[in-house]
Amino acid sequence: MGRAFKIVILGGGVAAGYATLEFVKHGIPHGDLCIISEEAVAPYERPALSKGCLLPEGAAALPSFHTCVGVGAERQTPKWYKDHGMELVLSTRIKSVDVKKRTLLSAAGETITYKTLIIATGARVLRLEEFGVTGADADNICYLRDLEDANKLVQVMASCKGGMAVVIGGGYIGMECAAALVSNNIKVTMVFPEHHCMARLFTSEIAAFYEGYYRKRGVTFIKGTVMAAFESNEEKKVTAVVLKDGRHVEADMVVVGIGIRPNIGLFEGDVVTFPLKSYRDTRRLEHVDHARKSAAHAVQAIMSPEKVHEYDYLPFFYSRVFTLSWQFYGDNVGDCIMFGEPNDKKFGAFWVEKGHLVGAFLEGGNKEEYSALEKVARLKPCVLDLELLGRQGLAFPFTF
Ligand code: FAD
Ligand code: NAD
Ligand code: ISD
Repeated sequence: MGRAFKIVILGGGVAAGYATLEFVKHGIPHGDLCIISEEAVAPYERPALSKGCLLPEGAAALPSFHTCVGVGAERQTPKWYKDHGMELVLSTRIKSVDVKKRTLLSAAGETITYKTLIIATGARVLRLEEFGVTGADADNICYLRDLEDANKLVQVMASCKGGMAVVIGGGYIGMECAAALVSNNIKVTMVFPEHHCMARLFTSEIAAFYEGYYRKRGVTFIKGTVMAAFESNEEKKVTAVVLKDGRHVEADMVVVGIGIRPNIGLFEGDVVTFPLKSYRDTRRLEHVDHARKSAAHAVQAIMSPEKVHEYDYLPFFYSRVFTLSWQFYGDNVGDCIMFGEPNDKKFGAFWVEKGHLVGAFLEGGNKEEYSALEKVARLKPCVLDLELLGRQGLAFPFTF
């Protein structure tokens, strides 16, 4: 017979950390809760991996970014869990779940039973091997999802100072890692299949600003193609990336950020997409704010079901690269109206669909401006004159 807990959180990432904090707010008794995580460390703020941890000087290291410091709350170190009577079962992968018997089976053969299970298994990176690329396990190819990946990336960067990196993928990981590589004095070529970076969110006009900024820092963009193969040396290190269009790009290291797959294999059906009330739609959101808020909401539903309201989430995404910083609220559908002055590093965009403003983006804003954006994206005001909206720009959200 293995261990038994009233509540088990499966997964030890961002959602697990914020769920635990909410349980503490609800006064959960000592001994009732355990977190099971494949990772070797207590939950931490994953965004720090591509920002603070990769800085050339004064890099962030644990315990400084354990949850929930991302929202200015307590730093939940292993001692914090101990003091709150919570068990951290680390370096433990759950390989099967029997929902009828409420039992989890670990890869090492231990069973853990629960009364209530919170599934917080997050996602894993898509790997090049899944696309049939050979030689993708070379020592100088890096991914970035967990602390181990970040430590490897830091080591590989240290061995490549003054050298060249190829970044595969033009999404969040690609953009944030490319900026970190440049800051570490490594020359970057980015390769991705779309016509511009951050294609899931940015329009070509927004992307043009960031690509221009990166180019000024020596980054080369190769767009509209994907990699086909690696060239490696006798030490099995990648020396060049061969593209589908035949080009060879020299590389001392490679960073891959080609998206993620949610870890839903243990369960029957999708446990990740959720109803977005304000858009009458169901979505999967791969960002930290939703991980934090949905975790707290799930705990409220468990601990005080009579008080809990429907989850009414406003999508919020952000990034910080070099000295730039942007935030986005809402939905990026419909017409996109730009405002402001990219040359001043302060500009933005509104998305208008069916006569309503539904999304708002701003680079270089301050606290008040970002909160005005959030407010207007939630209100979804009627917009009849798109040109006028463009002229009003940042003044528009402040009229509410
Ligand atoms: P995760 O944080 O991925 O945690 C899942 C946990 O479950 C992990 O500990 C994993 O090991 C564990 N697990 C999975 N399967 C098992 C199993 N079978 N047994 C045991 N344990 C298991 N979002 C933003 O909005 N802004 C940012 O700036 C930002 N930066 C990011 C930077 C990086 C480098 C990365 C990788 C992501 C970033 N994100 C950012 C995204 C954000 O971190 C994620 O959306 C968030 O971490 C999701 O939280 P989660 O708890 O659902 O999953
Ligand atoms: P992403 O979905 O943001 O971007 C994936 C990129 O890889 C896209 O440019 C895509 O076209 C490209 N791509 C896909 N297949 C490819 C292939 N075979 N060859 C070359 N390029 C290919 O995913 P990501 O950048 O890998 O980020 C992983 C996860 O981490 C995402 O969920 C992201 O939201 C999250 N993250 C978020 C932030 C943030 O919010 N600031 C920061 C880092 C990571
Ligand atoms: O939300 C975040 C974010 O973007 C980070 O880098 O949390 C982390 C840090 O603020 C925690 O150290």
